[in-house]
Amino acid sequence: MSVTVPKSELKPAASALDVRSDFPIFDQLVRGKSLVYLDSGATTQKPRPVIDAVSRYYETQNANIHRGNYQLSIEATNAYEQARTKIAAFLKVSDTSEIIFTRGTTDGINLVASSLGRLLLKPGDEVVISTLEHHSNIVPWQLACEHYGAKLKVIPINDAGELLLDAYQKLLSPKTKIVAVTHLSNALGTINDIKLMTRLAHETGAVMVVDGAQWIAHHITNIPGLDVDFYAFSGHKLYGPTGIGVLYGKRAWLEKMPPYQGGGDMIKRVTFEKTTYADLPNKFEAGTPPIAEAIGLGAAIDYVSGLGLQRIALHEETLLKYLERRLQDVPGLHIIGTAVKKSGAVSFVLEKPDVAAYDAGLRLDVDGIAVRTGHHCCQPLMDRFGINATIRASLGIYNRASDVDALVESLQTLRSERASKTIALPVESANTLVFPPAFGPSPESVAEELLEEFSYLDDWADRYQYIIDLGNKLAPFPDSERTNDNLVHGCQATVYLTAQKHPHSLDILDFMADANADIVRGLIAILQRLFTGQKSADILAFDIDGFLEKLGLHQNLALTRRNGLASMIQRIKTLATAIEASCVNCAKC
Ligand code: 7TS
Repeated sequence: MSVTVPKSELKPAASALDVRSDFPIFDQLVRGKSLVYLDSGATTQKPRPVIDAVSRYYETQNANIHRGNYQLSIEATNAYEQARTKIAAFLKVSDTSEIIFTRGTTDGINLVASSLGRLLLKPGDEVVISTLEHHSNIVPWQLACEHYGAKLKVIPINDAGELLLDAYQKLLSPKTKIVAVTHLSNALGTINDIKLMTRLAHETGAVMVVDGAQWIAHHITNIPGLDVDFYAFSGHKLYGPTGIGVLYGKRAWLEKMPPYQGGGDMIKRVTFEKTTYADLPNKFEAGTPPIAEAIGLGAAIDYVSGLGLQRIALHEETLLKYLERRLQDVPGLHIIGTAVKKSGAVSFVLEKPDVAAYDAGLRLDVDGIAVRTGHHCCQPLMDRFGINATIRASLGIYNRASDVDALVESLQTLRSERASKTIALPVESANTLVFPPAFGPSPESVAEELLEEFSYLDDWADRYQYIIDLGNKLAPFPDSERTNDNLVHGCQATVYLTAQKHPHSLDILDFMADANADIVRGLIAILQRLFTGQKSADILAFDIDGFLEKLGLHQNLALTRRNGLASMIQRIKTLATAIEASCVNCAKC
């Protein structure tokens, strides 16, 4: 006999952490609702002590460091160096000069790839990375390999998103000079066994570089225990400011490595003939560093240390389990990444019927829920799973069971909206190409009508729904037109656009398009209303940017989606330009 446990009993017990009131961002409403922030993997929110530390610095201590021999500069220098000491203690590193301030994880990895690459790599050498890597732990190594004629080798994963350690061992050889792996996958939440991987790398004489961007805020980081050679992370994912990061490097390597950048503060003596470099860590900190940000990161470390990393880990582990369990309540939801050891994030897709990740993200946003959708800067990982994108919910110390409930409820609503749409609309397929007629005498007149329709819709939620509804009414797009030539690139969704010169008036452009994401179909519907059946000269003269601004699209669509929209507009304008050119030449009409 199966026993149904009421949902409420599955909820994590009253959380050991109750820190929400420390974060001013939660004092406001977002889209009229209280913010459900599930995107800490992208960046964390900032607690009051961090915000205050940054303001206090600017209000009372602001001066450049390491150079002025006056009170303020000495104070600023001390505060900056104190932050370094705090970071060293946080990582259990005893030598503070092994702590280099950077702009973030990306900057730290680029420093190592460039400088260590210069020291170590030669043709035929190999650098080993993994399938789980973020682009910032792929591209810098590709650049280094290209430059020095080295080869990039990739550790494969299993279907659960775990690294295949046997395959890793087989990849390691005397040719392996560097291994660069993430501690915790941003896209799937997989935890890697860095201690073991480091031991194996060292046994073959390779240097171990670890991307700690995601791990750092969730667990204790014991650098000597891991024995890694380099460890990079970003302040902004650890409740600190943006623009600051840390690179830990073993002194022995840092001393041998050439500087990454040249400039002030990293030198001992400069002559036109020769420059000698400053001691560690200054050798790797050219120019004025992000001083306020470093001090803010010091405050963030005080804050999380005050809470206790062990308590944080426990709180998030409980919540992650609850999240994974509750997601089972959403029909057609499929979790991508089911590693035994996971932390911080859950990625999933919605199937049968499919909902594009971007559409889901926009729909959740309408309910005040912030998640990340897309490839998470892990395109090779998405390729491994044969998908373009996932929806990712990632956790921070301020999240609670009610955030998980809100996410699940919103996903369920989205699901039922989809189900009713699927039932209501007959499955349409078109065999013949029928271009819709013009929607008005000119793009301006159609634009006026559209703006009037939108003026009745008060907020983004209503406008968003209206755009989706417009997309639902698009004329069926024939399969025969889904060709490579008709693909519009750069849209994050698959978009096809086909066009013709109007049969009776050769200076007129007819077009139709289709996409596999609802919001993009909505945007296509708007472009179609404006432009199809219109004179090419009128299309080219129309101020589309001004119109989209008035419609509120620029403010509410993500940059990637706006770029996608721009790609479609560009395609339409290119077609209109071609018609213009042929019309000038033929002069028939
Ligand atoms: N490495 C990993 C594992 C990451 O998750 C990120 C950022 C980076 C490197 C780059 O960090 P940055 O601070 O230098 O930009 N990850 C994400 C993410 O998952 N969503 O937005 C940014």
